[in-house]
Formats: sequence, C-alpha cells, structure tokens
Amino acid sequence: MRIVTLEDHFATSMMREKFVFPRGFEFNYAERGAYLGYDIPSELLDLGEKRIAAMDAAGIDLQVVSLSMPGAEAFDAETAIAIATDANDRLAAATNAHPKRLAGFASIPTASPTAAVKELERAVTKLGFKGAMINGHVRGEFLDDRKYWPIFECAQALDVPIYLHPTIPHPAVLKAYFEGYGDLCAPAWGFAMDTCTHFLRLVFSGLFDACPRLKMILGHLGEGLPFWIHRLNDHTLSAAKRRGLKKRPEQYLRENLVVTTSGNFFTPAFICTLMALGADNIMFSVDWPYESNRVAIDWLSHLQISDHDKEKICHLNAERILRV
Ligand code: GRE
Ligand code: ZN
Repeated sequence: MRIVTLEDHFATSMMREKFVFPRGFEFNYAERGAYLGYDIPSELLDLGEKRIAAMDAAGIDLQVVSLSMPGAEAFDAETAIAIATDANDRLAAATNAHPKRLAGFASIPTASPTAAVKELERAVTKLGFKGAMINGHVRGEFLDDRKYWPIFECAQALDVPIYLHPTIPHPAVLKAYFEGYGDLCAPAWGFAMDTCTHFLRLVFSGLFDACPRLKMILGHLGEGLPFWIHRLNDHTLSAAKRRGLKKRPEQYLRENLVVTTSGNFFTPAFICTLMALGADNIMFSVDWPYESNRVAIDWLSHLQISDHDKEKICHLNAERILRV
C-alpha cells in the first residue's frame, strides 16, 4: 500500500541562526533524541539520502516536507521573507532531486500578508508545492485578523490546503499557564491548546464562510478537536448565530477540517477521530524527526480498520486533497 506522510520537517541554518527561543519555552531536543535513538537537529538539516533511508527503513513512499516550527511566523516581515524564500528554494531543490519521494509545503512570510500571497503563488505554481504550512500565531497575532485573509483566499483560489501547525504558545499563555511547568508547554500539551484555540478563532471569525472551499489541516489527530465536537457545538449555537456564521459550528469542522495522525499514535483517540470525522478526513502522518517513522508505521500496521479505510488514510485522501 502506498504510504504518504505530510507532517515531516526540515530546518535551515538561516532560521536557526536568527531564532532565539523565548524564556519559558522548554523542549529538550537531546532528551527526545536519546529516547528516539537519533539526533533530531541533524536529521532536520537533511533533505536527501539520510531522510530517504529513514523513510525506506519504515516503508514510507512519499513525504510532504515543511519548514519546522517556529518557521517564518516567528519573524518580522523582512526576515520572514528571507527565511521563507531560502527554505522554499532549498526544499524545491530536494523535491526536484527526488520527485517520487519528496514533496513540499511552502513556508510563507505571514508577517507581510502581501508577500505571503506572492510566495504562496510562487511555491505552488512555480515550485510545485502542495500547499502551505503556517506555524500558529504571527508573533502573538492570530490569523482571524482580516489582514491575513488574503492568504486564505489565495490558497482557496489555488485549491491547496493550509496546514496549521503548532508553535510555541502565545507569550501571555506561556507565562500564565506554563511558568514553572515548561515541560508541558510544547508537544505534551501547550502546542495542542494553542493550535485548537487558533483554529476555533478562525471558525468563529467567519473565515470559512468567506472561504467555504478552503481545507485546513490539523495534525496530532486534529489536536484533540474531534473529541470536543459535541460540547463545542452545543454551547455555541447561539453565539455562532449572533456572530453571523452561516452554519452550525460543527459543520465547519466536518467540511473545512482534515486531520493527520502525526505524533498521536493512540488507537482510542484515533477511533474517536474516525467516528467523529470519518475516514475521508484523516491522513496518516508521522512528524519526522520529532517522531519515529518506525513507531508510526508499526502503530498503523496494527490498526484494525477496513482495507478501504486504510487506503484512504494512507494515500487516497492525500492524493485527492494534495494531488500528490
Ligand atoms: C513538532 O513539529 O511536533 C515539534 C516541533 C518542535 C518541537 C517538538 C515537536 O516542531 O514535537
Ligand atoms: Zn510537526
């Protein structure tokens, strides 16, 4: 069975040199790497043989690769343009060298929505990328702000998805929720909190009424949102009307959201996601190199679902939504 994954990251030296982790953010690359059995920072820098060897060892056919968190979102417009352009050019060289094994999601300089639209167009139409990955808030600003909507309008017009990826929680949240508990602020919990809240702000802002065909991808089994659909919907029906939304909140989660399995290889949570969203809206993914290709594939191979659902999750949905 063809296996496509779409939350797999790389890093650039330019981004590393320019980024300073904020006080209070804790993620221990060395500890995580020791647990997984390889060095995360060096795997992130590879866009060639080492990456493909690790895919081969697990049986992954195609990775849709993206610039790692924090991505261009963490920078002012001028720096973000330089980082995104450099990252996209490097990624395009890799996808051109290995067109059957690697594809790309664009990095876009969100701090300048005009430049972000231009770069998204270039990445999709000239570099052959499959969509864009946005790493959460833009230095504390969420994308429900109307000034960012041209990016979503552009994605809808190009018929490509936007992958909303976690980032370091908003500075105020980092302080209020995680001071003294920094170990919880990243993949363990803070990433999901920040990303779910961001996605729900987009829903309640009316973005998906303005862009009804836009597909947004959330990783980590939808960051937990499938578990919340009933309670969320039940408690916001009148709020949604008051805000002038055209549909019930849950409808946007069914029509505009697709999720991946990245880094959430937990069968009870997967079954909930499958029941809540259906097999057409779930795509297998890993989150390399923060997660192990082998662990992900081992989990997948033990999933007791129908062959047709597995085909959808492993490649048919990605082929439909990303045209890979
Ligand atoms: C991820 O992509 O899931 C990730 C990062 C950075 C640190 C940890 C992590 O981008 O899991
Ligand atoms: Zn990731």
